[in-house]
Amino acid sequence: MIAPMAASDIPSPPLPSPSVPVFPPGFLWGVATSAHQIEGAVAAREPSVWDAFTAEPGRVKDGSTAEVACDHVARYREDVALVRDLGVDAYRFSVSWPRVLAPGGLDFYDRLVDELCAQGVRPVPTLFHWDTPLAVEEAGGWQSRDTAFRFAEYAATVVARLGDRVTRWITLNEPAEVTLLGHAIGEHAPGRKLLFDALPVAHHQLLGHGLAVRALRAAGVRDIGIANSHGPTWAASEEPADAEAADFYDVLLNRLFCDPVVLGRYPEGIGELMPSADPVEDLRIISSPVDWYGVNYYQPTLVGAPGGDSGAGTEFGGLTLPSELPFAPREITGYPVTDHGWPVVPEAFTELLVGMRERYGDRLPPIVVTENGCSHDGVSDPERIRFLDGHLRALHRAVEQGVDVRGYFVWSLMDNFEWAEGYRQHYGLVHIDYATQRRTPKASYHWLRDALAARGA
Ligand code: IFM
Repeated sequence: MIAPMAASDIPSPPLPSPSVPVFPPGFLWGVATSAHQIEGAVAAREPSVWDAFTAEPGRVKDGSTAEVACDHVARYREDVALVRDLGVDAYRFSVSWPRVLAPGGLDFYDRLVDELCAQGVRPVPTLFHWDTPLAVEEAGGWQSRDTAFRFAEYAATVVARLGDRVTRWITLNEPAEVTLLGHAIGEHAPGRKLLFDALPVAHHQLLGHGLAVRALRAAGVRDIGIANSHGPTWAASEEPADAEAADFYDVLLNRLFCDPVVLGRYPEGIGELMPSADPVEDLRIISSPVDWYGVNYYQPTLVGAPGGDSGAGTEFGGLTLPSELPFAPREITGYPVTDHGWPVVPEAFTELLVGMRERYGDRLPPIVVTENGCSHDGVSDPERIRFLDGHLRALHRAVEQGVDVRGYFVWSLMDNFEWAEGYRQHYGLVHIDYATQRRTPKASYHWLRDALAARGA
């Protein structure tokens, strides 16, 4: 009798050799981070919703905070050197609105941008990556229309200071997560459980995006995008109830945030739920033309009709979902999973981009992949190498099928504070030892550096 194989006996697939597909000329390679997840230096900025949220017991799984995080404000030169040595063209970071509100807060970004330019790396700032200033939240936050206008004023302040050296700008990062995780189910800051009453949060962020586009244009900027998270939604079966639930989820995650920007209208049934005295004018602002459209892709979602109502929350992908939702995500089996529990499905990346091209046609601006990556622990990280290799090839297949893709940013340059997961997830190409702040490039960093260096060889 042959003994069954232990998991450790199953041979891993060989590591892909360091090479990346050939993308069209001008394709921009980059790595991404966000302010709250790496900066530290909290005393030199105003508090944000995430400071308040992490201070509440039980909100962050390992009880940690981003008070020090990667100590990036003090160590930015070392971090920029890591970006430069990787051989990418660009660095996507976010500007912390609460830091800009503090006296002298913009000085840090001035120094960071100078350093990037000096090292030959193109700065690509995002104006909002989830860290709403607490004072803005206390005045109503994204539930209030006024926040959209305050955001545009802040955008104008930042571009006035950095616009002489920064030419490419991103308005918002993942308004879907701020709406759904932050305001609908309360798993992220500010921790509200408004369910469908969270929809105004989406509208006000999108309005803020459109107003910020106008503020940036008024300052002469010609290279603007938004970073939205998208993924294909798969119905759990062909049963009408599952198909309907999957369709609903697709509207919430994908179309609610893309249709208004690209088409200037909300998906059917959504517009009338949005708070606005003048919806036509709001949508005109929201659809102010962007120069490219940022896609953050991580995984597809398998969705079915909700099961029996036990009253208990369902655990899914690290989140606790309320049982009242009209859809139920299901586990995707048959694929590797990351430490975050997310399935690794490169072909769904092609499906997503080709699907967007089919849905929006010529109205779809050129795509920039503003985030893609995975959580795996360890400095030896063959899983991340396979993930990057597989997703870059999947991206190339989308290009071959006619999708206009202009850039790709890996999430993330370095391990960092992964929101409600704390420091339990490791998305970086660079390992951070949080006790010493020592940076160690992982095997995946070396792989990507060698692959980029081999282009055209
Ligand atoms: O770390 C986050 C990032 O802030 C936004 N996009 C998804 C990443 C991984 O969860």
